[in-house]
Amino acid sequence: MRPSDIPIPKSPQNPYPIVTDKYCDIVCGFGRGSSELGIPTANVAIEDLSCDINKLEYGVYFGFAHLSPIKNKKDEIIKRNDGRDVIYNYGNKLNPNNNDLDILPVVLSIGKNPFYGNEFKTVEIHILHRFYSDFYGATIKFNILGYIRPELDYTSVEALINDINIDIEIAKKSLQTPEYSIYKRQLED
Ligand code: ADP
Ligand code: RBF
Ligand code: MG
Repeated sequence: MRPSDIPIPKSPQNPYPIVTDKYCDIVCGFGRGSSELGIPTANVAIEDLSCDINKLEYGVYFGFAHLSPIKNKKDEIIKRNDGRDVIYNYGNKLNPNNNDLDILPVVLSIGKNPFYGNEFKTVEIHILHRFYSDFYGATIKFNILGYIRPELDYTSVEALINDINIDIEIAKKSLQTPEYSIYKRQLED
């Protein structure tokens, strides 16, 4: 275990499970997750989140998520904060035959990413699944079933990536157990 790790309980403990009360919009960030870390994160519009999620302390969490496309929306070009363009396809390339629309395990990062010194809080979800296209503008419903560690600063990008990979292993292991996997049900329509 890492010094900051807290043992993961056998089943979710108060205040978990926490579940979003609706499908939240996926928005763009700086685009660093994929390009600099090789670990893309779907950034959730903070204003779509209820206060029980917004009051959680900064750190790393795990749970499940369910994506839903906005079918009547056409592709659109949106500008990132830094002026670069990004195409929003509203999730219309997601493929049910690739299990993209299943209820999938996730790790979440909530905070200001001290390694990058962000000015504002982000809630970012890395889905433990291989997608063949991005899905900006799609919507996501998710639950949070446990806490892994506080948000940390790092001296190198390699150290940050290494810790995220440990988080992913911890999340996978817990979410596979029956005590956690029953909470997939919370996200069924
Ligand atoms: P941004 O800073 O704009 O969020 P990222 O580099 O973090 O950029 O990439 C995030 C985007 O990558 C998501 O919005 C989603 O469309 C796509 N994506 C592809 N695979 C995944 C995945 N496994 N988990 C989360 N997002 C993914
Ligand atoms: N950023 C940090 O600055 N410190 C962290 O401890 C940290 N932990 C993360 C854990 C996970 C599981 C994920 C997916 C991301 C984490 N990040 C952390 C956020 C990372 O900096 C961010 O996803 C990228 O900057 C892209 O937005
Ligand atoms: Mg992201």
